[in-house]
This record gives sequence, structure tokens and C-alpha cells, in this order.
Amino acid sequence: MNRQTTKLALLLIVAAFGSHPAVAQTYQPSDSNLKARQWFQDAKFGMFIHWGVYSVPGRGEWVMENEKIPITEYEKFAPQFNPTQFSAADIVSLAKAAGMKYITITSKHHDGFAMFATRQNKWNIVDATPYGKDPLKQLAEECRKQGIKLFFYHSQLDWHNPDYFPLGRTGHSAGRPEGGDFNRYLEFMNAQLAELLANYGDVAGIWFDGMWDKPEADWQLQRTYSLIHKLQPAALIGSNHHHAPFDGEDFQMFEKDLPGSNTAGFNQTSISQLPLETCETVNGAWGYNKNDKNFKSVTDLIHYLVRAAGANANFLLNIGPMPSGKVQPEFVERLGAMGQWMQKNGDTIYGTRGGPITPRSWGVSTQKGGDIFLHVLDWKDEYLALPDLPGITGAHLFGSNTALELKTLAGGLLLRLPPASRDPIDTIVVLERAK
Ligand code: JFZ
Repeated sequence: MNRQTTKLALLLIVAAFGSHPAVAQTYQPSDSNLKARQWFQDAKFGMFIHWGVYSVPGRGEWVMENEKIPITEYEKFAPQFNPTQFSAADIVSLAKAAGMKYITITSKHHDGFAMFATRQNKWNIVDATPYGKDPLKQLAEECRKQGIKLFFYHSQLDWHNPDYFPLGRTGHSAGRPEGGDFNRYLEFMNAQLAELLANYGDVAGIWFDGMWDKPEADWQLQRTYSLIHKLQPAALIGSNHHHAPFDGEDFQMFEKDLPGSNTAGFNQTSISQLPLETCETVNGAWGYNKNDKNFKSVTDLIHYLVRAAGANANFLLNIGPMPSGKVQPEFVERLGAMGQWMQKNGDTIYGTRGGPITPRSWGVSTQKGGDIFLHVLDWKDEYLALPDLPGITGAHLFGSNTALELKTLAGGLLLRLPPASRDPIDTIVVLERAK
């Protein structure tokens, strides 16, 4: 190639992939990774845990940034963080009872505080707190015992490390001297990730967050992603960057929105072919917020789970444990009620994919094998008109033999839902197909 064709080739590459750092399409997922993606899509429901030293003030995980607390002051929370009531067995049992199949816990949030025994600095729960133990180790062992998979959330944004420089949108009140070395920061981050992937058994995946703080920086994503895939080929990588997935990622996530909706304002990206996940809070907070009493109802939370499944996505529901390590009763109650609902109705959620009727305001459809499940969440009339679905021969209520009237019209179906057939949370209808 002469100089000009080389230049042209480069231009074409930039045009095809955009100017974003993670461009070349080179990643080939391993067989174990592809299998893990299937497992993930079948699992449907997971527990998100935001827990760190920020639980001590109890004003959410952004307290350092929101209240402009400098590092020297923020570090004083660590000696007060002594979660002696933390029980990995209780938390994993809570997830299981809720019908959740995996847990995604913060290994490090934006405040840079590691919730595990890292050797990369002393800003971690083992070295900086009176607790002195590694909760992620306990959780990893308990998850293995109870058959729950474990993901680690990891913040690429860091308000504490002096090498996180130049600063992005946030972290300007931390009081760090200017002039840190971002390459050294990325090496620190990769070293922490290597610890997480080496010392905690099988890790189901890494849930990245924080790239949005410096979208123009060279994050050297391919180096980080290939490190993870090399250490644990089955581990699934996802990132909360709110772009279409980059090369090397294994699932796509939507924060506080169902795939396809954008109520939060930052979910404008298209839906990829990768497994999908959406996350939400029980009240308004990720990390423990003692003043937030705005709890969603059990019905709302079940509706979110069902609507996620209908949108072909998993639901990752968050809890933020208290500084004691305990989970507040409002969360425990709601998770328990969701678990009871899943015990009865989980067959129409687990192992399903989004159904042939795309999400509607009245509800969604899911499908598994030859079965189609309608989830009627919000419909007051006696008749519900459905689009034409080839091969449907009848309908009955899920979990009973109660047949429902289903008329075939020109261009659609008409389903009759007499008041007595309605369920206040979710009227689940099985559409029968000639087999
Ligand atoms: C991020 C975190 O900042 C937050 O603390 C929590 O961990 C959540 C799950 O993820 O929240 C975000 C991330 C990106 C945007 C907004 C909130 N964004 O791009 O607007």
C-alpha cells in the first residue's frame, strides 16, 4: 500500500466504526462464553448490590461528589464502617427466595473504595476499616454453595486515585494534586480486576460503569477486556456507557429503562443482538439512603420484571445494604413477595425470550419452546384485540384449565377476559398452538 491508500484505509475504518477508542471488530467469544450468555438470558432475574463506605453517612453512593467532600474528610468514614452484621448466607438466601439467579455487587464504586482484599492500595475494606474482612470472599463462597452466580460491578471512574487524571465531568472537589498519570491508573484498575478474576473462583461477569465521566479518554478497553476474557473466558462483560456495545462486550445494559424506552434520558442507543439487562432501584437510591422512603410497590416491581422479560431482557433489582451489613426490612419484604409470585409464575419468565407480540401498553408476551405467554398487566375492558398470530388455536389461563374465548377475526385475534379471570397483578394467558 502506498501512503495514500493507507490513509484511505484508515479513513474507512474510522468511518465504519466511529472515532471511539474501541473499534476493531476482532473479539471471538469462546464456547464457554456463548454458553454463559444463554444461561444469562434464561436466568432473567438478578440482585444488584450497591454497598461501600458511603453507606455510613447513608445519603447514597454519590455523597462524596454531591456534597463536595474532599478525600481527607471522606476517608474518615472508613474507621466507622464495621458491618459486623453482614451475613453472606442471609443475602444469598434473600436473593434465592426472591427467585433471583445471580448477584452483581460493587467491588469498587466511584469513590474508589474497594470492597475486597486488594493489594493495589490501602483504600479497601480489609485495610481501612475495623471490620478487616473481605465480604466479596464470603459472598463468593456462599454463592457457590447456594448455586447463585456472582458478577462484579467495577467503576472505571475513580474519585480517590491520584492517577485518575486529567479529570472528567466529576471528582473536582476531591482535592487531588493535578498531574496524575492515567496510564498508571489503568494499570492499577487492570491489576484490581486481575485480583477479582483470580481470587474469587468463577466470576460470572464484570459490570463496568463510569466511562461516561471521560468519554474522550483512551480507556484502552481492548487491553482490559482481553485481560478479563483471557483470565476467565466465560465471564460476561457489560458496560454502562450508554452507547451501542463495543467490541469485546458480551451483554448490553439499560439503566433505569426498559430496552427501547428512554424515560431516564440516557438510553438512546439501539438494541443490539447481545443479551440484554435493565437495572432499577427499590426506592430512588442505589447506595443506602436512610431518608429515601419512596419505595416502589410489589406490583410495580413485578411489572418491571415482567416487562423486562417481554422486552427480551433481564431485570437486575438493586438493594443497598446498611452500614451494619443488614438489608432494610422494606427491601426484604418486597423481595420476598416477588419470590412468592415467581414460585407460582416463574415458568412464564425463566428461560423465556421476548414473545411474538412486541411490548404494548397493556402488557407483554414471552415465549419458551412452543408456548406463548401473554402478560396482561394493565387492561380494564372485557375484550383485548391482538395482532394476527399464525397457528393459534385457543387460549387458557396459566396455571389452570380455565379456557378463554378467543375469536379469529380478519387481521387479528379477539381475546375475552371476563372480570373473574383477571389477576390484580398479572393475568397470564397461555396461547395454544397446534403441536
Ligand atoms: C451509574 C452510577 O453513577 C450510579 O451510582 C449507579 O452505580 C448506577 C447503576 O450507575 O449511574 C449513572 C451512569 C450514567 C449516567 C447516569 C447515571 N449517565 O450517563 O447519565
